Amino acid sequence: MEKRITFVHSDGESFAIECLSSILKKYHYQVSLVFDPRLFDSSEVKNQRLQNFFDTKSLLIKQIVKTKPDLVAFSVFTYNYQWALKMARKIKAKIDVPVIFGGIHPTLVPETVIKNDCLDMLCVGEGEEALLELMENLNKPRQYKIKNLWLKKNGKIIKNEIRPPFENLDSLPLPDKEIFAPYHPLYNTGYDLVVGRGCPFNCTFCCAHALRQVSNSNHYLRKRSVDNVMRELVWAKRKFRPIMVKFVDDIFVFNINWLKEFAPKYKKKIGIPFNCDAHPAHVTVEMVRLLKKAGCNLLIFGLQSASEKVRRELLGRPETNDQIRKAAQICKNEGLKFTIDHILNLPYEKTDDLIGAVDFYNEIRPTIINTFLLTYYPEAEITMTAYKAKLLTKKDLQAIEEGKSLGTYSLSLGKQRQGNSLKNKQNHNQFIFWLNILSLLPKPFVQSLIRRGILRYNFTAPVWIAVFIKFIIRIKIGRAIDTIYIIKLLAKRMLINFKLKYFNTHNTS
Ligand code: B12
Repeated sequence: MEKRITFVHSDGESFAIECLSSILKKYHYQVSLVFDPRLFDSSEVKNQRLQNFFDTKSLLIKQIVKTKPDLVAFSVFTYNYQWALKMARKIKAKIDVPVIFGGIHPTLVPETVIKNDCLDMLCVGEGEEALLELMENLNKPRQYKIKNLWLKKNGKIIKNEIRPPFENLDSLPLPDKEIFAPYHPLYNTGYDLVVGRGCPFNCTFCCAHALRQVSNSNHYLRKRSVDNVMRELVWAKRKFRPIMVKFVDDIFVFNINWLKEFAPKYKKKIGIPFNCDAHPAHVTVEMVRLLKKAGCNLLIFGLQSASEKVRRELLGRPETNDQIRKAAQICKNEGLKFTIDHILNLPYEKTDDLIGAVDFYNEIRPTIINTFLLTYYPEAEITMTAYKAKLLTKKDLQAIEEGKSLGTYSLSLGKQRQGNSLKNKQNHNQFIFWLNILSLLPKPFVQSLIRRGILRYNFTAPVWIAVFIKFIIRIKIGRAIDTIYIIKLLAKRMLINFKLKYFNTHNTS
């Protein structure tokens, strides 16, 4: 009888669970997934009444019990950590089963995470080899000596050493995309994947450099071979017939030789329009031509600020505005649409910085500007900068480590909710509006808004205007389907939960 592992996850698809599931299945372990869509319980859409109406937590616990697991596993980010703890406590109250947490959050703050009584062990860093060894040795003395794992034994915590990052990503089986298919049933609208692991940059708002430190290796940045990526996409194309592919790596375009091999193969074997990101300082005519030839229809630049000084001194991003202008110009000349990601509510941000941002983006005219409010994550350098500047207190740092206060919440547009810890009272609601609508307004009109000081007027656009603008922009870039995708996904998940709650229909994969 093979051992059984049950993953419990919320919100959306998890690449980590897909990778772990496929390797476990390869070694004939029985893998189940129990999924909580947490309807109306996200930072974007929160409504207590609807949340209660669709809440199925106690039924999900029953499902977990039904899978008769030998191990229950969670893949934990900071933003689902509190949810994972709640579920783990409920599971522990029902059955005596070991519970393991792995993923970004336990990797970054293992000391905080391991203190919780509801978990027996956690995984620091990559999980494939550690989880296989654990499944093989569950309940044997050997389980206490597995690299990457922290385990509790007679009230003591055993902290095993970390193994080097997995070098040859090609030797791993392809991710088990099907495990999420019932809950993420729209792969045909957009198929997301990563072609590598790690990031070479040191952006202070990101955890990538902290993860690199944990891995203690110079070989942290790894890419799958082009042929390996093609193998997944050929399979996905046949299976789901996606009309769009999204490469969601930290950084997709890094090695030009990889891209030279990728472009013709992707065009020939896949030929589906795709999105990816690139670093503006590394954009060249050759790169953009290759991307365009392959079928890229949107290139994403994570600029985060339009001020060189802010980027250099606060965000750890040394690229200059001239490099960004050049990257934008190349995209325009080659006919490739590009978007900008911009973070608001940075420490020390001033109204003039935001007016400067509208001015700069009006000059380079991206197709879309996606706005985010800064979220403070554990072990991200900017969190310590804000603490040293007394924008965050010690109590706030603790809350951040516990995933309780994430500073601000990204709403993209419209209503803004602030975590109680924020001391920076800058009002950016009107800038969220102007940045989002900018690409729909003529350049001279925006210039005159800036000249007349109109941008300084505080206001908050109602949420329906926000949604409407996003929809119009999506039509403009030929992606109206994205809005339909979100509505379909929500409707499908509501139906799954409704059926589960009121007709007790089974819900595991
Ligand atoms: C791809 C990606 C996405 C994808 C999909 C993520 C997903 N759900 O799987 C998309 C684009 C949707 C996305 C969205 C967001 N993301 Co993101 N994303 C990433 C990225 C670039 C790669 C993650 C990944 O899939 N890697 C490949 C997998 C295989 O590796 P892995 O996750 O590290 O998993 C390995 C180990 O951690 C371990 N492991 C993981 N789970 C488990 C479980 C067990 C039991 C075990 C034993 C081991 C184990 O084993 C795995 C295999 O070796 C990371 C950056 C990074 N370097 O990690 C950010 C990152 C995870 N994202 C982040 C954030 C903040 C977000 C957003 C909130 C951004 C936003 N403002 O909207 C949203 C949230 C969406 C949501 N609600 O799910 C943060 C998380 C920070 C934190 N402390 O939680 C990261 C770290 C980037 C950063 N800013 O620092 N993201």
